[in-house]
Amino acid sequence: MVENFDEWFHDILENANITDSRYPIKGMAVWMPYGFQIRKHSMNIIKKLLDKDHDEVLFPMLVPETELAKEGIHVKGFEDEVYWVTKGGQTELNEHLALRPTSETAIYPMYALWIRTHIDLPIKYYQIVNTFRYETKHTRPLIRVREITTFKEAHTAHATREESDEQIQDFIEIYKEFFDDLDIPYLISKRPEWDKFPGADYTMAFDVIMPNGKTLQVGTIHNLGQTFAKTFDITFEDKDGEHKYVYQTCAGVSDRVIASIIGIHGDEKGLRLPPKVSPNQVTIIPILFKKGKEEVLAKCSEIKAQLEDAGLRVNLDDRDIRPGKKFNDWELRGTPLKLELGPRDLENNITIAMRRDDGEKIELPLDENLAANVLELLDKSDENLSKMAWNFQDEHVKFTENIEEIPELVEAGYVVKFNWCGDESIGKEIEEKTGYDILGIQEEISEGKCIASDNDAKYLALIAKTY
Ligand code: PR8
Repeated sequence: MVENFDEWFHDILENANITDSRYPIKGMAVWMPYGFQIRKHSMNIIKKLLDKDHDEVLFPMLVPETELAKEGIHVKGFEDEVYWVTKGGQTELNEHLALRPTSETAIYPMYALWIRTHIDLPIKYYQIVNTFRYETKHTRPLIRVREITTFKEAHTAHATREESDEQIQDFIEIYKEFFDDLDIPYLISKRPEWDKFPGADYTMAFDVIMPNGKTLQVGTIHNLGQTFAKTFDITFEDKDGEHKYVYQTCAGVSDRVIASIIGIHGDEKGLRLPPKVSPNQVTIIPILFKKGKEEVLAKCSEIKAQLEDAGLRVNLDDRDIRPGKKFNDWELRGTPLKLELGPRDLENNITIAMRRDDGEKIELPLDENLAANVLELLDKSDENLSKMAWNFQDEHVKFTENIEEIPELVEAGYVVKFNWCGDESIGKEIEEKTGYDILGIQEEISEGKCIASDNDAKYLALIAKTY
């Protein structure tokens, strides 16, 4: 699977009923029912996390050209990626309208209207919308799409720079919790100057290592400073009566999160879904013979009800096909726990549980503790998926002091850690020499030399082959 990851990924989307990429527009796909549910559950997790401290809003999808064009650096970053609406019916529009590639230029003119005094601050809004980017790099389902269907974007405004920096830390904690719930490990780094979000002071990024060793940026958090505030004239009257520009941040995660769940946990048999996002946390598979069929099915329904009462999502696969086929299907679709029940099990008052994460089979008594036992197995499976994924990441980050070693390490599937002086020209030289991208800096250091110059090292940085 590691060798043919791209092929595996492509096939699993179709076979597990996640998305259908045959929609006749490049970079746009259909969410199929099973995929839609994974999307829904993961969206609910991030919503819940954001709802603690943010309000959800919904802005129009179209942005007037004048607004989009206002912030020079920002528009430059997106100008090649914007889809335009130029006509209404037969009529050429006086003003062209952009399909939002992201919503800064839709939201901030309204912030300028809403924010008056320090009492209005901070403002912390988020929305979950589709955004459009005419990506020129190779498109891939979920990973690089032209319609991002699940763009969770948060936009905040604050009275001081300190508060905006704190907000960046808050977003980091929120995203950590989000990815922890999905059992997804992450590398957090501060992007180099030349790779930050267009218009941002600095960008913090979450990257994951996919099974083929390539990293995927699954979330970004940007401190926008006062750039947009100045462009869109977002000011407030402070306690001292002075009019000041606000400080802003924004953060976003997309459909890529689902790609990371599929890629990082999957194995040669198919998906292995974390219980928190799996459409069915438990799938009950009856083993039916002519004799005793009704009794077995009745017991299965009873188990289903018992587990649902405990708050679980349960599926009873009573399709009229061979049990072996059902096993394969649910293995492919990654249900965390299967419960098998045949006439003999019924006689013995047990069910055979099988964990998808490690394939372990466990006999569970059919008694009042069943739900508690099932919940315990799901917890173990959750923990194990997370542990395996973190181990994989830990094993795939390697430090080197020798720049010549970087290409062979990256080609062997590693993300490489190295000492860097932080100098932009040296950084670009490292990228050019190795052919890979510097993800960013992870921490400040005070010892050692830069990998590519005589300067003292200032940072531990990461370099990788990226999606
Ligand atoms: C912002 N503004 O826009 P960002 N396909 C799938 N996922 C994508 C794609 C794509 N074509 N492009 C980006 N992403 C800020 C923050 C509001 C929210 C994902 O930031 O351009 C990436 O995971 O960095 C990226 O980290 C995230 O969307 C946010 O996009």
